[in-house]
Amino acid sequence: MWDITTGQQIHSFSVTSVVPFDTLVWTSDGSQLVYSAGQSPAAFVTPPIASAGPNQTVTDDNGNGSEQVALDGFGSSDPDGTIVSYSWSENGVEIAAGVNPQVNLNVGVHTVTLTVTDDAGATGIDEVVITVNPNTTGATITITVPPTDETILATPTAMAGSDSH
Ligand SMILES: [Ca+2]
Ligand SMILES: [Ca+2]
Repeated sequence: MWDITTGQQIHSFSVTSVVPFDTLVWTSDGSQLVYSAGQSPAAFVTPPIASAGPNQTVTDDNGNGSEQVALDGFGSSDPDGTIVSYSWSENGVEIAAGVNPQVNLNVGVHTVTLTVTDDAGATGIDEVVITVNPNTTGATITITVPPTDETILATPTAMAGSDSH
């Protein structure tokens, strides 16, 4: 096999028999040659199905501007093989790896993309939206009171056992 751009031989192998409609397939990373009897390449490799888990909303409880979130790729699967890597990214930058990593996300809305790769080098992607809300428990609460020259009518609450007459 030769590189089409350089003309350099990049791999050599011998073919002992050729059967019509059989297929020789390179995996996507070029690491191995796979022989598939009577199948097309498309039928031979089924890509994995990524599942980035349900959308999550969390609150920055300690008010430090970010919150730790557990990402959940457990729902991912590969119909004809196994998933060998999980990569989580935001805006094209990887932020975590693994099926169930913990990540620190700043307050705001984050669209996180999960890319899974199977043992044949095929990939599948899915997105999840993680919302980190700011901590509001320490917020200032403003109470507007009536002017002092205004009569405030309060209704007494009847007390058990008391006699008001
Ligand atoms: Ca597969
Ligand atoms: Ca926090």
